[in-house]
Amino acid sequence: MRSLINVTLPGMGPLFVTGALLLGAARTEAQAAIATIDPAWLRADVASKTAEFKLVAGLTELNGGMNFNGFSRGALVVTVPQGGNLVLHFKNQDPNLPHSVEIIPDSGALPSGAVPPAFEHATTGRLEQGFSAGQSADVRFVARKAGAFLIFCAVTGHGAAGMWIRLTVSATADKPALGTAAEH
Ligand SMILES: [Cu+2]
Repeated sequence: MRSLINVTLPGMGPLFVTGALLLGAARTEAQAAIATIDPAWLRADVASKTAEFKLVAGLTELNGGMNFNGFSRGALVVTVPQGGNLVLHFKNQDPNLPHSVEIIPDSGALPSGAVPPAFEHATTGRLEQGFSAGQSADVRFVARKAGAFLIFCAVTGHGAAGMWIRLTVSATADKPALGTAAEH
């Protein structure tokens, strides 16, 4: 049996919408609700031109745990002013998989593993081996060049499977910010 719901729009006769369509809409809303930005992830100190970002690998079960802060495929965007310091407080909270982090250029193609970082020191190290559940590492570097970059997990296959979010180094932004973008 198909459930039909009677919807009346102004100036039109009644429309009939199938239950399947309504379920689809509800599912999309539920997915969008899972990944939300917590403003406490980002701290900015204007005097020292330093942004600190709490970067959690495997925060949720999204993408088999291959996510940062519950986002994958570029859906979370960290923006920092050019020339500022960026500190990533990385922690792996995924009980199943090791993860690592490096900043790489947004060149269109996703590497299958570790590549040289886009900024000096912009890596946790142990890139291919990764850090296991509960382990953490701090990454500190200067965002010298403006442009589009990826915060990328370099454990083999993870980045290509979607474990990356975006870093925008902006020549015009005066303070760091978090935002969302369409998945890539
Ligand atoms: Cu990973």
